[in-house]
Amino acid sequence: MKIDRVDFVKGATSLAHMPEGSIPEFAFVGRSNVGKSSLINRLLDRRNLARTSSTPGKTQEINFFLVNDTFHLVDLPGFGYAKVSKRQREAWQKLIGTYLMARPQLAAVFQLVDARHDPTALDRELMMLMAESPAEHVVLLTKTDKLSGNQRGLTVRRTKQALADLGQDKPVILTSAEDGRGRDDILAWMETWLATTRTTDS
Ligand SMILES: Nc1nc2c(ncn2[C@@H]2O[C@H](COP(=O)(O)OP(=O)(O)OP(=O)(O)O)[C@@H](O)[C@H]2O)c(=O)[nH]1
Ligand SMILES: [Mg+2]
Repeated sequence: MKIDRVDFVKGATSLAHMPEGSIPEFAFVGRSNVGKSSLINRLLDRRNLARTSSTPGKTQEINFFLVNDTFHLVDLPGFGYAKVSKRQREAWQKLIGTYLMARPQLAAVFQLVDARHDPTALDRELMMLMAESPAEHVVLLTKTDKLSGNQRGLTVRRTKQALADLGQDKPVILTSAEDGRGRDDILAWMETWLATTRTTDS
């Protein structure tokens, strides 16, 4: 898929503020600092569209980007970031949870997991949550530029196993915002979804 056009739509802080209409959404979810915003920039080939930072907790709203006038890419705040207030953290978690379970436009959730570590307890919680969601679920292993070829194979097997432990079999894609690994696979996955699904409100 060629990215012809990208428009920032809005940053929402509640379900009520999210875009109306039936444009399908692909959401990027995962713990804070895992690389969601960086990967979105790489996918869309825009250097600083989604704001990134080495300090966790950078993204504080649910940001909607309209791509090719066809679908929304959605950049979510990170799960489990400890340095904001407990109240703030719980509010985000609740918003993200509601978004994942109750947003009709949500077509697929791309769950980002750091390729360098075993899926954390929070990663596994999200995997469980996604088993209940009507949306599709794809796992993206991030920052694979920091791994050797052997380690990349290992991390895929480990993640497949974590999913299998929960009775799930989902696509697992190796990615890197640094060298672009996985970009074509992710865009092809989205293109296939868009080609085979006409409407989100059926
Ligand atoms: N080496 C490497 N570093 C990465 C990659 N992706 C992200 N990073 C770095 O990881 C840090 C966090 O990246 P972000 O994209 O801001 O992470 P995020 O998941 O959006 O974080 P929050 O918005 O805080 O939830 C930054 O310092 C990035 O430069 C990658 O593929 N490879
Ligand atoms: Mg971010």
